[in-house]
Amino acid sequence: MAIRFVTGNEGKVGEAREYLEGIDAVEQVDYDYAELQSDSLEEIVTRGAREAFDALGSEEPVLVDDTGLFVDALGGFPGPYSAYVEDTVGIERLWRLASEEENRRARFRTVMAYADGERTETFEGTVAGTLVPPRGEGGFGYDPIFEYNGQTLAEMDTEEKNAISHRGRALAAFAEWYADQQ
Ligand code: ITT
Ligand code: NA
Repeated sequence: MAIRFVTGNEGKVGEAREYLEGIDAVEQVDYDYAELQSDSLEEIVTRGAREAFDALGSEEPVLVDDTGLFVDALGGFPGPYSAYVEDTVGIERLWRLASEEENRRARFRTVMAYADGERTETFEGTVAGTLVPPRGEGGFGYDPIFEYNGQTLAEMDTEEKNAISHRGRALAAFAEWYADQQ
């Protein structure tokens, strides 16, 4: 049985495939579930996963991922608005805003929801790092400005990023739970 990853973001799918290789196949489904305006990533993904599962027909389970970048000195901005800020302001200008602060600490947080019609479960992962001028060609989104242990996430390959990242940690929690369900 494959898992349907409901997302328009191919970068997320690549990371899930790499992590879940040997556990289950991951199929990308580009269905636009309603992203309610909420400060709670849990609420967004729980509702999104149930909506997608109902809309897509009920053979295979679905996975939904909502992620935010939370900059400490900016009160957690852009947080749940990270996609909007990437599209409008862009990561370079977010970096410039953060560069005016002495404290450049930030964290990524991912919450994933799994729904199979019977159960809806959520899994989360976070990673703390430092914002830096953009470096690296890999990854996606804010990866070039997020440094962890001397490397930006865009300088890591998928396996290296998964080993330390918000999404990798959420996938680890999911994989552990999922193995017990089989
Ligand atoms: P879906 O909602 O269709 O899954 P999205 O790209 O809109 O795709 P999010 O709302 O979760 O996904 O993403 C919020 C923003 O954070 C968006 O700008 C992403 O590019 C970025 N982002 C998500 N995961 C990231 C990661 O691992 N590294 C860097 N940026 C990431
Ligand atoms: Na989104």
